[in-house]
Amino acid sequence: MSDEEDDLILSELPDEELVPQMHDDLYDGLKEEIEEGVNILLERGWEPYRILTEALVAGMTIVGRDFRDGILFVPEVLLAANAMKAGMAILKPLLAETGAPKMGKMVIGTVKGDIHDIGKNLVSMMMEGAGFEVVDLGINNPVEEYLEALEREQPDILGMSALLTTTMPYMKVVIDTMKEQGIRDDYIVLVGGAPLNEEFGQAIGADGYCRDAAVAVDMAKEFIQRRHNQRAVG
Ligand code: B1M
Repeated sequence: MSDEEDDLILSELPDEELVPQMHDDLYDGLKEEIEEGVNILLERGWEPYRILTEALVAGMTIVGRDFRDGILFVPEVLLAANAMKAGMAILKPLLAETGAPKMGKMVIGTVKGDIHDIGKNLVSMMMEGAGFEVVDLGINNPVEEYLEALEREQPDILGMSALLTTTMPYMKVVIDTMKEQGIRDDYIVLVGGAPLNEEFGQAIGADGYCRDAAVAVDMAKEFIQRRHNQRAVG
């Protein structure tokens, strides 16, 4: 780090310089600077969701690109992920604070073999913010874990996340097992994760593929509404 960067006072930067600086700080895994940046933007009246998308998620996209291109390696990406999580931790209660009536319940987890959880955590936060109760099963979930949670929690929605092309087929294992046990149609199944797409979601028999956390919220609301309407008619 140069002397110039050492002297940087984040609170003195205008928004249009602070946000790119936060992208750099995320890239460098500077947890405290990210926390400070998030707090400054909050003090300046930024909406939590805007901070999440423009400062944190956008910064993580740059990290992801350089990870793919072999410029960054696992330890550096872990530091970036830690910094991102620290920023998200500040925003979480604010996103959940909307006071919306409970919309429904979702059980969510990352599939077996996969330890990526940032996207899943983001989806959980946004769903809570939209008034859903969320039970987070964490990472690396075998089918048994999902089934036990469905039985125990009786949610409306099952959410699954996968970030690896090698782990995304496991979502089908879970859905097929649900079918075998005759419980598939008791739940709305939503899936997401960077390597997935609409076609994959349909092919494995999910109800919906969610491109991002905002889409997950919209889709969850839509499916819950549809269920209510069907029950009202039926
Ligand atoms: Co990993 N990793 N990683 N990694 N990692 C990727 C996924 C990769 C694309 C990087 C790359 O090469 N460009 C690549 C996968 C390639 C592939 O499968 N073809 C990869 C690899 C290869 C690996 C390892 C195998 C590396 C190694 O060890 N050699 C290893 C695997 C470990 C394992 O899981 N078994 C590994 C490890 C790691 C770290 C531990 C270092 C770290 C994870 C830390 C953590 O999560 N706690 C990490 C990270 C951070 C990434 C990248 C850089 C960023 C992922 C992320 O957090 N994105 C990622 C590159 C990339 O995706 N561009 C990469 C930000 C997040 C907000 O977005 O997760 O897409 P995302 O979530 C979005 C949507 O997808 C959607 O909404 C979210 C919010 O908008 N969504 C859902 C996600 N889940 C949803 C569930 C829903 C709905 C929507 O349910 C309803």
